[in-house]
Amino acid sequence: MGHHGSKSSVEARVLLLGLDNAGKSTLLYKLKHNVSVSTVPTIGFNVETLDARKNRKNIAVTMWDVGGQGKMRDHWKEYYQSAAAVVFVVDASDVARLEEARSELEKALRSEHLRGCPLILLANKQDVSGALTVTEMKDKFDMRKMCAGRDWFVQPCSGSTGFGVAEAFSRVVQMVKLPSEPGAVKENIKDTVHYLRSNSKQ
Ligand SMILES: Nc1nc2c(ncn2[C@@H]2O[C@H](COP(=O)(O)OP(=O)(O)OP(=O)(O)O)[C@@H](O)[C@H]2O)c(=O)[nH]1
Ligand SMILES: [Mg+2]
Repeated sequence: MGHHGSKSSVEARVLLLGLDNAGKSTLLYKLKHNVSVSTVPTIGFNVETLDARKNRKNIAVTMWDVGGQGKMRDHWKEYYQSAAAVVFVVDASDVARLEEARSELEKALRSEHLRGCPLILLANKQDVSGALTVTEMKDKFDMRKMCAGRDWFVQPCSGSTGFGVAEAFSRVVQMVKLPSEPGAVKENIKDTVHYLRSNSKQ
């Protein structure tokens, strides 16, 4: 589908990470098709390409939605290399799991491969009453400290209603590091899919 294989468009590889049930797959399909799908927990990953404009160029944003269940998190690191941005999705209404989410994010950001990689934190499920606000999330995640040395932004959203989803994507496009920019690397999607598929079949 689409023309994302065309040589003229620049690719930016974006990782969607976060605990299981955070709402990553819901967000991905809302973004891609503007539909609300009923999801099942992701085993392995989903990947979709979204077209965007940046610096007067067409860019193809490949969104890698990786499963967040405990045993899937061991595989996250296989996706880190050449990431142009990380979008970390948090269920902002699940207060009991905020610390678990924070600690998984901290662990991910310690990876050498993600050094300097921009981070967009999504405070998802804002449609649920009691969901933490952006200010509360920044506080709870101690973002200034955790994200020292990288660009970061906290965006409220709801993958269910679509609130904040377009804004989240615009922010991602604004913050991604393109291959022409320092620290960014171009990659071949097909090779990567092949590599990751063969890895996740154990
Ligand atoms: N109320 C509400 N529910 C949501 C929202 N986003 C997702 N959900 C629900 O949360 C559950 C988990 O959503 P998924 O998108 O499958 O979560 P995931 O992060 O992909 O989970 P894994 O694949 O296991 O990592 C589903 O029942 C969704 O319908 C939201 O913004 N608001
Ligand atoms: Mg999923």
